[in-house]
Amino acid sequence: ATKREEIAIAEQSVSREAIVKRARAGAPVRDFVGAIREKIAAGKSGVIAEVKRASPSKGVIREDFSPAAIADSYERGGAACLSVLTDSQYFQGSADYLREARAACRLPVLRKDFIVDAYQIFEARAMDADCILLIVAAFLPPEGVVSAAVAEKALATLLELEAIALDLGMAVLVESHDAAELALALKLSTPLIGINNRNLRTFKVDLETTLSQLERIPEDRIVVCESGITGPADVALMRRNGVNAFLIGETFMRAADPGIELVR
Ligand code: IGP
Repeated sequence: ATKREEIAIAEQSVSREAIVKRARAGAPVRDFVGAIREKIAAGKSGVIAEVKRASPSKGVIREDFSPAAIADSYERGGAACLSVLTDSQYFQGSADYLREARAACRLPVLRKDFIVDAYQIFEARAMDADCILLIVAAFLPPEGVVSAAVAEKALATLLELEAIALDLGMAVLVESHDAAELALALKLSTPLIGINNRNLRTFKVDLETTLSQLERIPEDRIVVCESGITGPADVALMRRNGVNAFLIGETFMRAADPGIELVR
């Protein structure tokens, strides 16, 4: 089954019309970008704190896994937003985890999944998600030089998907890993420019990835430093370089009380 079919099956195979209807009837959208801007304006880090049970590279990273308790802990610790893995295949996530986490707090929530189709965006809103992730690499061939035609096609799809999310009132986090992907990401209108420090093919993490892209990103965008942040020293390094937003998962998930890590 394709990813889209799998999701349809997981969601009881609802039709396109039905999922659009559910999306339109979702809980009122929480302002994801606003929540990050507010923290930054107050001189703090805008942290998107992730709810993640397992990952493909590490396996199960948290045994005692209660999305509601984790969300509550993150909110009390001062997170700006949540990110909840809903992919079941690689991350042992689920739509129910997102709903549970969101219901337990007042924070805006990112649906963290591999979105390649409009259907999944309606589905995200039907789960009450406030933001989606668009990974530029998912629209490019896995290896080699990207021709202008291929890049153009990828961009057209990205813009189409972004427009659907924005029309539903949701925010978009667009993720890149290198200069070619970033060039496409910057053509979207979303302010949230994620730089993933983890190479999704090799799983290798290097914080230099974010730093090396900074000079290409205009001041009016919000750089979100994603993956591999192990503690306050990494955050401090980024903030010295003008990066104030972070997506952090594993380091929090390994702490007994995940939200405590936010105030360290
Ligand atoms: C969090 P970490 O290293 O703090 O657990 O990383 C987040 O960046 C990571 O889960 C992630 C991700 C992704 C997962 C970023 N982009 C795309 C799956 C797909």
